[in-house]
Amino acid sequence: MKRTLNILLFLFLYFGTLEAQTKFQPIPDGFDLPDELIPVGSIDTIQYPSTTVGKTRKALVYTPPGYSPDKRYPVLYLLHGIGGDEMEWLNGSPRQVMDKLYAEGKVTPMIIVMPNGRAMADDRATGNIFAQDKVEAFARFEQDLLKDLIPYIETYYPAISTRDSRAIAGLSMGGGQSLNFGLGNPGTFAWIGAFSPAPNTRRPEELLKAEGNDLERLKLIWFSCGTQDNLINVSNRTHEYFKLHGIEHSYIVDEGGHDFEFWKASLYHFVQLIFR
Ligand code: FER
Repeated sequence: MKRTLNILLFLFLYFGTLEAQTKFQPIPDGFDLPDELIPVGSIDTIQYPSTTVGKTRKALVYTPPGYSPDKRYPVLYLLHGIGGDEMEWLNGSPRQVMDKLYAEGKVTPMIIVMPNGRAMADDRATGNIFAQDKVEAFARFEQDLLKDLIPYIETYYPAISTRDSRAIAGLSMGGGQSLNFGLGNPGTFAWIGAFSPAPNTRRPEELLKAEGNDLERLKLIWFSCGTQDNLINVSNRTHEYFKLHGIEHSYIVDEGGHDFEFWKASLYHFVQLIFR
């Protein structure tokens, strides 16, 4: 009898946990296709000096339709995966997705910076992309981002330099970076998104250990993973721990794999929630 009760309790807790996960809202057809009838933003390549790496590094910068240096914008830092570089997010049609959302009035005008998250001299995704030095470079990027890239963007772009006007999100390794750096630097970012976060994601109890971490002031912790993604255990363990410890967050689990179809859908939903 005791055993039956335990099993029932386990099932109740287990499915109670699953219930807090939600699916994506439906996405309109053509959300990622070019539309000749709407105003468009642009994507440029920038080069910024990195004291962390000791050389000039590249990043892409999306500026929205109607962009003007006389206005002020919040900034989303959007990070790539283990096989990519600053160009990888172009596979997710960010300009088309954002332009359409602007045309429909569904996003706050924002600058999107797509850096190279592998902070090392040769930051190309060549050779063994899982090599230790390359994986370590994804962790080192925290310093490049905080000390080199953000100051550069906030000097040369009309960016709003407050925590509430900075978001960090990424796919896979970039999702892990977003959780690690976002939760690790609560004074810097208020909005955090992780799409299929990879095993570089710190264990949840470590994620919440940041010095002076003030989760109350965080605006959003949002993560997503596809049901066919082999890395889903990372998202599940994070979700379960956060739920157990009352850390407010959104966790989207839906059909999909470790691919741009899923990441594009994640981007589409995440950007509508930030800078509100
Ligand atoms: C791993 C499996 C996958 C890992 C990283 C990844 C560092 C990253 C995948 C991606 O970015 O797409 O064991 O360890």
